[in-house]
Amino acid sequence: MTLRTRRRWLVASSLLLCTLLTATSAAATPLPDDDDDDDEFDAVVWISDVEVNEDEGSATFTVFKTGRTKTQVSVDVYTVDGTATANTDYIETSATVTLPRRRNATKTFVVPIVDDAIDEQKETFFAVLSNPVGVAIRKEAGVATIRDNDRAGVVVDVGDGLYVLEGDQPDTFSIRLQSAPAAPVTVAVVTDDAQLSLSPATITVDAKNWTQAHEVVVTAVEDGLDEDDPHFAEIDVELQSADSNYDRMELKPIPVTIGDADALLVSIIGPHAGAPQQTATFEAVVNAGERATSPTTGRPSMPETQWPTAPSRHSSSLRRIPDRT
Ligand SMILES: [Ca+2]
Ligand SMILES: [Ca+2]
Ligand SMILES: [Ca+2]
Ligand SMILES: [Ca+2]
Repeated sequence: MTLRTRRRWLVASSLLLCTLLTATSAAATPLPDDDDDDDEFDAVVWISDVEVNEDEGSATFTVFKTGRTKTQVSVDVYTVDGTATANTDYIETSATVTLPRRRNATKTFVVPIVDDAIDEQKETFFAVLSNPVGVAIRKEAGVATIRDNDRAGVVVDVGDGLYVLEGDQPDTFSIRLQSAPAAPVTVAVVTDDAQLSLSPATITVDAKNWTQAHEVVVTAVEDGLDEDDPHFAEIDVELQSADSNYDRMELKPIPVTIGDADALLVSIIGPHAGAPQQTATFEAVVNAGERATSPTTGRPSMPETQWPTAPSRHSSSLRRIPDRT
C-alpha cells in the first residue's frame, strides 16, 4: 500500500466509524413525534359513569381514548344488569364503538331509560367494554344510576265530606293509588260503628287498575236509637301487599257524619174529665220513634204527642201499676 492509498483508507475508516456512532446515537434519542409511530400498546380506552333521572329518556356514557394509534381502534360495549333490570328499567343495548387514531378522542354510548310508575330506590346497571381492537382497556365498566321519580301514596277523595242520614241515601268516597304497585294491594275499609255499612269492604288494586279511583258506598242503617244529631263515626283504610311501599301504609281515618232519624216519644195520658177522683201511679216505658220532618223547613221536629194504636219498636207505652193500698 502506497502512502496515498493508506491515507484514503484511514479517512474512509473514520467516516464509517463516525457514521456508526451517529447511528447509535440516533437510536438512543427519541425522534420528534411524526404522528406515524406505533403507540397502540400505550393507547387505552375507558368508559364514564352516569347518573340520570328516570324521566330523562336515556343515559349517555362516554367512551374515552388516549394515546395515538396507527389506525382507528374499536371496542364493543354492552349493558349488564345491576339492581336495574333490562327492558324493565332500561333498554338492553350493545354497540361497537370506533375511535379515531388521534391521541384523544371520545364517543358516546346511549341507553334508553324506562320511565315506569313504580316507587323504587335508586337503581343501577353497567356499560361494559370488551373485545378491544388496536387498543387496551383501562376501565372496563361504567355505572349508570337511575334516580326514581315516583312516590307511593293513597288519595282518598271524600268530596265535601261524608254525610249519611239513617235509612236515607248513601254517600260515597273513592280510593286511588299514586303509583303503580309492584304487587297487588288489598285495600280494606273497616269501621267499628255497626250503624255504617260499607260496600265493597275490600278492593284489590294492581298494576292494571291502579290509575282508577275505586268507589266505596257508605250507608247508615236505621238503628231505632235516639242519638245525638248528628253523631260521628270513622272509617279506617287498611292496606296489605307484598309491595313494602304499600303494605300496612298508615292512613288517617275518614270521618263520617251521621244524621239521626230517631226521637224519644213520650205520651202522658191524665185522668179523663168526669172520671171519679182516684190516685193512680203510671210507669212510662219509653222507646225511640222515627223523627218526623217538617215539610216547610226540612228540619227535624217532633209531634207534641203520639200514641200508636198498636205498640211497636218505635212506640211509647204506658201501663198502670196497681195501687199498693
Ligand atoms: Ca324503574
Ligand atoms: Ca317514573
Ligand atoms: Ca320508578
Ligand atoms: Ca238513630
